[in-house]
Amino acid sequence: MGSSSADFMAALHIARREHEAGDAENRNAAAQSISEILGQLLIGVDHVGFAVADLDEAVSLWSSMGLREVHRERNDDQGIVEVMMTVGTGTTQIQLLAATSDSSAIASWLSKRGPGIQQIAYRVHDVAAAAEGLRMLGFTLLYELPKRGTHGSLINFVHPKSCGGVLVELVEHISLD
Ligand code: V0V
Repeated sequence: MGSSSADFMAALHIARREHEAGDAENRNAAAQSISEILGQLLIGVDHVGFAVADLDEAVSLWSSMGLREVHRERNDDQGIVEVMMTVGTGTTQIQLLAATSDSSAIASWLSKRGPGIQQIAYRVHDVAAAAEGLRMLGFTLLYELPKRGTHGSLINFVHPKSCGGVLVELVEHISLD
């Protein structure tokens, strides 16, 4: 990536000043600039998260389709235990998410909707900058500051109510960038 996080933050703040100060036409142009910066921050789809009731059963199901388990981790902050599975030789993964406590977002999802797709995760160069840009455009971010995700990544989420009914996770892989 050519630009640093500081460059992105600076560009976002210039666009925000223009957005706040401008008339309707300038506000539209500033919003367009923010979207372009967000486009540069996006790397691709990191994973799609599936809520599952039984982790081993789900691993067995997806393994039978040829997916391969590559990582298993417990995250008590999120109230989950997860398995990452690779799809073919590509870099996109699916993430199987089982609840470890009744207060977990996955337990709530399972009780209301049952097993299924719970989230899509976009890999970004800088999660704080991406979250800031999205806030400027009116999206609701779940966390003020990023939290710890899989493999020590930094994560935040866009609330599905502000995002067309889709829970979007932002992931920054510290070691892969
Ligand atoms: C809830 N809703 C969803 C949704 N969860 N819509 C789409 N996708 C989802 N995943 C809708 C739900 O149908 C309701 O709509 C409304 O939002 C409020 O639902 P709720 O059941 O009351 O849910 P809340 O408000 O208790 O919780 C929703 C949020 C929660 C998004 C705030 O799920 C959350 O905190 N998620 C982020 C954390 C997370 O998902 N952790 C597990 C993965 P109606 O009925 O009002 O229309 S951890 C992870 O991915 C890691 C570690 C990683 O990748 O590294």
